[in-house]
Amino acid sequence: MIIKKFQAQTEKEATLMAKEELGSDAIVMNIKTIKPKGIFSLFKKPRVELTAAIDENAAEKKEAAKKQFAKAVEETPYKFGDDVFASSDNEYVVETQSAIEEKINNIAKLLEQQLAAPKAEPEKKAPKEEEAETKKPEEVPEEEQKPKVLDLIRNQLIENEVMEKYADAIINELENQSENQPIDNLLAYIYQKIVLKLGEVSIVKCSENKPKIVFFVGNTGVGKTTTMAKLASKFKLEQKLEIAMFSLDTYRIAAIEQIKTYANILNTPMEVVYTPEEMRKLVEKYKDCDLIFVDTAGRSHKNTEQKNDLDSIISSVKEYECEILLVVSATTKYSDLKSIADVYSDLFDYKLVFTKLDETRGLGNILNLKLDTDKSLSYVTWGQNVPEDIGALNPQVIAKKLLGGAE
Ligand SMILES: Nc1nc2c(ncn2[C@@H]2O[C@H](COP(=O)(O)OP(=O)(O)OP(=O)(O)O)[C@@H](O)[C@H]2O)c(=O)[nH]1
Ligand SMILES: [Mg+2]
Repeated sequence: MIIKKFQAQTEKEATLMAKEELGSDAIVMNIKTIKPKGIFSLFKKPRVELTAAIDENAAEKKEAAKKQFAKAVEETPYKFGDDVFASSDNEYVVETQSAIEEKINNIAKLLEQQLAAPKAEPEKKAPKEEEAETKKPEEVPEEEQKPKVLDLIRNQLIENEVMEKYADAIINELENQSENQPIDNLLAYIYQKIVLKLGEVSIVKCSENKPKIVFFVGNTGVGKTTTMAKLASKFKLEQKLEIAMFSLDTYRIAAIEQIKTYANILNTPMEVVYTPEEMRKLVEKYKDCDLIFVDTAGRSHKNTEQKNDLDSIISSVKEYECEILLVVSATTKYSDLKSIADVYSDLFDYKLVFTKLDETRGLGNILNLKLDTDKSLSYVTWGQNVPEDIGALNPQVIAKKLLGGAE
C-alpha cells in the first residue's frame, strides 16, 4: 500500500493531482482543510490536504478479477444463443457475453464512485498536532463513515425489489470473504450467485410422442392469450412446426374471437373445448401436430370451481405429454404472486412465464418467486407486439438488471 498526501487550493484539484500520480484506482482516505499559519495568515486562503492510497497490486488484482468474472460467466449453466428466439433483437434476450461484461464493469465503476462520494468526512483520525486545524466531523463512528460495497449492492438488489431476506442471504454468503476484495471480484461473485439461483431455464420443447400439449393458465388479464399467440407464431413461422390452438375460454365470446384471429393469420386449426370428453377427442383429432396450445379462461386463483374444471380437462389427456405454463405479470405485487403460485402448486407442476416486463422497473419478483417456489423459469414477455415481444428468460440479463446494470 502506498499512501501520499496532496495539497491544493480546492478538493477537486487535489483529487486530480492524486489521480494523476497514483492512477484512477487510488482511494481517497482523508481530506482536511489547512489554515495558513504565521503573521500573513489572514491574507492567505486555506488549502486542502488530501490523503490518498493505492494498493500496489491493484493492476494484478484487477486482471485476476476479470479472469474470475469470465470464468463465472462461462460456468453458469445457461449459455447465450441457446434459446429458440436468439434472433430476437430485444434487450432481455440477446446480450452478448462481452456486452454483459462491459455492463458489469460499468456497475463496478458506479459503485466505486459511490464509495468515493463521502470523502469529505475524514476516515482516519488526523495526527494530534493537526487535529485543531481539521474540520471536526460530527460524532459518527468510523465504521459508519465508510459505506461498504456490499451495502451498496444489497441496496441495489432491494431497490429492484429483491426481498430483503434473499438480498441478505446472497450478501451474507460473501460477508466474511469480502475484506480486501476488489469490487469487480465481489460483483462477479454475486452476479454468478444470482444466475445460479435463477436456475436452468426450461423452454417448450416438442416431445418424441406427438402431440405435446401446452396449457396457458393464470389470473385474469395477465397476458395468457397474447403469450400463447406469440409462442405459436414463433414455433410455426421460425421452426415450421405443426400447431393447433384450443380455447377453454368459453366464458367470453371476445376471447374466442381473439384466438380465432391469431389462428387465421397463422393458418393453424383452432377449436373451442367445453368438456373433458371433447378435449380427449380433439387431441386425438390433432395427434399429428407437434404442439397443441391450450388457452384457458382468466380466473381468480381463489375460484376453486374453475380450477377444478381445469384440473379435470388436464387429467383427461394425461396419457399425453403435457406442460403447464403459469403466466404471471411482473407488475403484480409480490404477496399476490406468491399466493397465485401457491394455489396453482397444489394443483399441478408448472413453469413460470413472466409478462409485462416493460411495465415495471424492479425485476426482483422473478428471483423472489423462483426461490420461494423452486419452479423452473421459462419465458418473459415485454410488450404487446405479437410475435416479437417474447423470449426465453435469460438469467444473465436478469442478474445484470438486478445489480443495476440496466442503463
Ligand atoms: N405491456 C404489455 N402488455 C401485454 C403484455 N402481454 C400482454 N399484454 C396486454 O395485456 C392485455 C391482456 O392480454 P391477454 O393476452 O388478453 O391476457 P389474458 O391473460 O389472456 O386475459 P384473460 O383471458 O382476460 O384472462 C392485452 O392488452 C395485451 O396486449 C406484455 O408483455 N406487456
Ligand atoms: Mg385470454
